[in-house]
Amino acid sequence: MSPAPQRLKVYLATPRGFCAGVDRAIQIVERALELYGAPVYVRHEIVHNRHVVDRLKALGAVFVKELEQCPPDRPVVFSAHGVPKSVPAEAKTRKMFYLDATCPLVSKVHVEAERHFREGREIVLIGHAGHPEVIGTMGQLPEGTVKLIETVDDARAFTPKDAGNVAFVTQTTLSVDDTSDIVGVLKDRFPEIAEPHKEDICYATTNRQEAVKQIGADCDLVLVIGSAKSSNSQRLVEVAMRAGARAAYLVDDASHVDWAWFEGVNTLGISAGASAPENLITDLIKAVTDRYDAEVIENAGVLETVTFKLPRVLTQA
Ligand code: 2E6
Ligand code: F3S
Repeated sequence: MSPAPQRLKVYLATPRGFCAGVDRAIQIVERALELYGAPVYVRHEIVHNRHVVDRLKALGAVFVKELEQCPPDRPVVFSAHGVPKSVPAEAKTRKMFYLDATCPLVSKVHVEAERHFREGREIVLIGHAGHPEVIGTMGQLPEGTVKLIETVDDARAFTPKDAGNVAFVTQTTLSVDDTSDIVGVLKDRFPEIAEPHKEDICYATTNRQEAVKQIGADCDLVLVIGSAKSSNSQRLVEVAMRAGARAAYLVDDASHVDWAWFEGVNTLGISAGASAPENLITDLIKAVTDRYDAEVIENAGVLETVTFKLPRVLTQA
């Protein structure tokens, strides 16, 4: 007789997975393919998820790093993370038809940075070097105008020209807690610093981190569905560990789970980054319930009702 399967409590974080900006960006590519046929070019991964990118590739999207790799006579979509001003400018020069899938909450940060610049403030961007959103936000303004701060130490070392005339903006997918530490240092040093009217860290990032915080302390293991490039997904793994989970891993899908991680595990937490499709979560739950005597408990969480409109050119066609 085989032994009884291991018993497992599975806490499902809510909310998890797709946010409104990701949903919109994917729809923009899908609709462009419907309207204009394949190929539709996409500059950078539309969102940082391998499954999303592979599915769109199969539908006829071609992903490129730079605009110069796109033929001038095909539509090109800019990714949800936003682009420097030079990109649409180049597209215009080449008379290309482009669709901007930048999340409206990233565009809001661009507008904020531009306003500070117009009003003569020295601008600090809190974010991760090399991330496309950071490149895009810095690229809204002339080179050298925006100072990137990644850590509390950077905030301590920052020396503005005029301590009374500084502003900060942030990347949308940062750790809420790390950012609050960095902002704390900036505010101590520059009490008059101009800050966002409303948080730059977006609602989806904040809600997903809060949900993982709630389940993390009770979990021996937390699995976050998301791709390695996804900043918001990586942050969820960190949040889980800080909340008290004994281990936490980012996995692209159920096939990437190492079942040895489950040894001695009684409580499992599951979440997904904002760019991870829900079917991957369903598949992971099935893989877990197929192997273990699992009770799945969905956490009560914030109900998200945010939606973003598609560009008019796609809805009027
Ligand atoms: C655009 C802006 C913010 O790496 P990151 O978390 O920024 O990106 P994705 O594609 O994983 O998540 C969605 C997103 C798009 N977040
Ligand atoms: Fe936008 Fe936040 Fe999603 S910035 S793309 S709503 S993770």
